[in-house]
Amino acid sequence: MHDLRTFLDTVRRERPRDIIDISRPVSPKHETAAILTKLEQSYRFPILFFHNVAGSPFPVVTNVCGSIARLALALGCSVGELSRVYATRCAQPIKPVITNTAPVQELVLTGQEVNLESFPRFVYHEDDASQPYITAAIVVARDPETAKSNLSFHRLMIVDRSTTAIFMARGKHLDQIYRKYESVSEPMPIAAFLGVYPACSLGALYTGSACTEEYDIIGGLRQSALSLAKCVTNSLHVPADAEFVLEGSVPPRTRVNEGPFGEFTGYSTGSMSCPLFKVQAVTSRQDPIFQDIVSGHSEHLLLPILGMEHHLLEAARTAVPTTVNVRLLVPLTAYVALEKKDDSQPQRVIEALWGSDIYAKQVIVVDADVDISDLRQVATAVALHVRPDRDVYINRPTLGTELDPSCESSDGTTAKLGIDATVPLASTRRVVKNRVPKHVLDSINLSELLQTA
Ligand SMILES: Cc1cc2nc3c(=O)[nH]c(=O)nc-3n(C[C@H](O)[C@H](O)[C@H](O)COP(=O)(O)O)c2cc1C
Ligand SMILES: [Mn+2]
Repeated sequence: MHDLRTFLDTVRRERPRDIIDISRPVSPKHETAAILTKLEQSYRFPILFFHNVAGSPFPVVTNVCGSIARLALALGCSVGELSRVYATRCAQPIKPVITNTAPVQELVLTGQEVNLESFPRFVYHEDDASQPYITAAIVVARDPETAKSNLSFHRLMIVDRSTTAIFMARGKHLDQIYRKYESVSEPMPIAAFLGVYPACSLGALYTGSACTEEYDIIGGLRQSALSLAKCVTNSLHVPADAEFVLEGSVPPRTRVNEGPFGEFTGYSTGSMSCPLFKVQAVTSRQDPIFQDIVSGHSEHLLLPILGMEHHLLEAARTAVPTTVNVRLLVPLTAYVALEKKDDSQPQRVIEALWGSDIYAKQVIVVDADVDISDLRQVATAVALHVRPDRDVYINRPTLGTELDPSCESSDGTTAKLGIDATVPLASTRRVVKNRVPKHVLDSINLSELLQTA
């Protein structure tokens, strides 16, 4: 079994300090976010299990995927192996299987029985909208042309007992699918599920072709087929062992004011106009656990990294096969290490990454001897090796993200930046990094030296 509960049990067994049970009543308005913030300020990133959230009967877990050690635990590998294991398993997808017995359908509420206002009413930041959000929802939809299913996370702002707003970033797969339904004035059937094993969250964040079904990737990550159940009110499928499912549809051409909402960038950027999600049914376990992700905090930042780094590395290697690695350490920025064979390669990587993802706004390319996990080394390479009149690339306005505070257009249009901070191969000056000769370095026996000194 690979569900949220088995993962919490594994964490209690293997990393007991990684989970904190909080039994006293807490407010969902600012207080849970404040507890998480205080812990993060002291470099602690545990799962928080709130057993008593004011105004809601449901216990809540948050920060399930808030540490890299827990992601490694979930995939059964070491932290150092995570990227390689993610890549290997994504390359071996496993199709899901359909089951008729779904724990997530033990309770079924439809029509008038649906009441999203019984959910915990989470508000995180001071300047966020006062309406509560569901943040850990993974949305499944089916492309009407290809019949492929798609998974992605979407923040859902609760509007009333049976309605939420749904934010779909422009250009991502769900937005593309919604446009197809909207163009023929049809509602888009969706289901949003929450309360899952981390492999499910990581698989939903796989970034790649619309033809790749994320359910197959989740199977690959788990190394076993995911069990799916057919929804009660539509023909979509959801993980049978999730905690909650919201079934319904997004009607065409309805919009509501949504936000402001503090995002992964660390900023909110005003309110937006978002489509509505009309909820027809809520199914759950008998005693469901509500999963939450505090927006803009460690879990939100960490979760998408594996999928995005994997995707950008593939895109960079398609352009230049000797790309060594890609790291994403700050929002909207990709650092790329290149074993450069000719001086045109950095530009080719920059252009490939610009086009590969709306979130790849800045692309900084360095030589392979720069450690791209170390911001100081990257900043030094930019300071020393860049001649701004030659090595800086700016592309024409293109699709980025409206969540970018510098983006002034609600359609996400922005310019993108590329910096080639590699040392020119054909330089007229010989530029060599300081190095003490390795054989001399190896010959020094420090403990012997310190004893005699
Ligand atoms: C916690 C969390 C919340 C997210 N919220 C949204 C959201 O509200 N809207 C959105 O478009 N993407 C959101 N994302 C990002 C998408 O899930 C991500 O871009 C996904 O890979 C897109 O899937 P696709 O490649 O199938 O389009 C969120 C990601 C995380 C981890
Ligand atoms: Mn997709």
